[in-house]
Amino acid sequence: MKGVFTALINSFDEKGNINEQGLREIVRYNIDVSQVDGLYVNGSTGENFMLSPEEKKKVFEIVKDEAGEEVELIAQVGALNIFEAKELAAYATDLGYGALSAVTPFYYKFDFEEIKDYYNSILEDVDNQMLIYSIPALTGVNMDLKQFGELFENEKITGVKFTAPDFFLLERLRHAYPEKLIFSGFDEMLLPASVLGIDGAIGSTFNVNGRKAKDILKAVHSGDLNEARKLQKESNDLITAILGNGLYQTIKEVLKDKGVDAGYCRQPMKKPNDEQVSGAKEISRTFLN
Ligand code: SI3
Repeated sequence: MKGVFTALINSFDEKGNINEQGLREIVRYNIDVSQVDGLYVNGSTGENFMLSPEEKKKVFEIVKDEAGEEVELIAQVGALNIFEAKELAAYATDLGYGALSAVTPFYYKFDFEEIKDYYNSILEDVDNQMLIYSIPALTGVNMDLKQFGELFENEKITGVKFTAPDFFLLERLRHAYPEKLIFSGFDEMLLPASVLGIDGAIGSTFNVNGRKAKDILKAVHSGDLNEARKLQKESNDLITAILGNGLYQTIKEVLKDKGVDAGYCRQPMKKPNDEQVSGAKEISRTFLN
């Protein structure tokens, strides 16, 4: 479980239903064109928190069916309903997902004991490994080094998807837990994170920019920091343009420009307006030729 993992985008039709064929095409594009090492399924980018439990299962099934054993698969199963999270964990494990991940429980101000109990409960009946999904900017949950250490005491918790710009904590985690997996979560900060010794990265823009992300990791590992900086600058020009045009809508429109039926986002996310559609086409042709 190392390398560049795409936080897989989802495809919905105009009415908001899962577009199975489109999702299959997104999986294929990631494997064949973006050439990533793995897929992170039903994360934020997959619009997970707007799906029903049955739809989440359907996405897990479709992705596994399409990807087979070609790349590593991580199933994000975190949910505020603990019974749902446990059921999804068992379901994805039975399908053959090589790892689980769960977002820290959010919305209510859970204390750390409750957060720990959440992870231990999800894992108690399931034979799989778990990456904590830490994304404080969206969940409001900030954990410190000691708290990560307490979660890591559960041997099934093998690492963390660290989506935060806190390089001090990232370095402390790397130093304290060399045996745990650390995936960075902000694509625009891949270079500094990789210099600190991460095992890989999970991100939304890898749906369209996976090869360059892999090249950044390769350049860092071979000690060619000038090359890594050049590639990160190129990636950040792309990421700046994507963020300025609407993140998920633009990734979908770029994929459409590449011939992939990436569909639309689900309500309450908006459909892209004409300006965003033409902006995405320009991004596709300027940065991703
Ligand atoms: O679960 C997921 O979909 C992710 O991995 C999310 C990932 O960390 C992305 N974060 C968000 C909030 O979308 C990043 O890849 C992010 O889109 C990118 O770095 C641009 O800011």
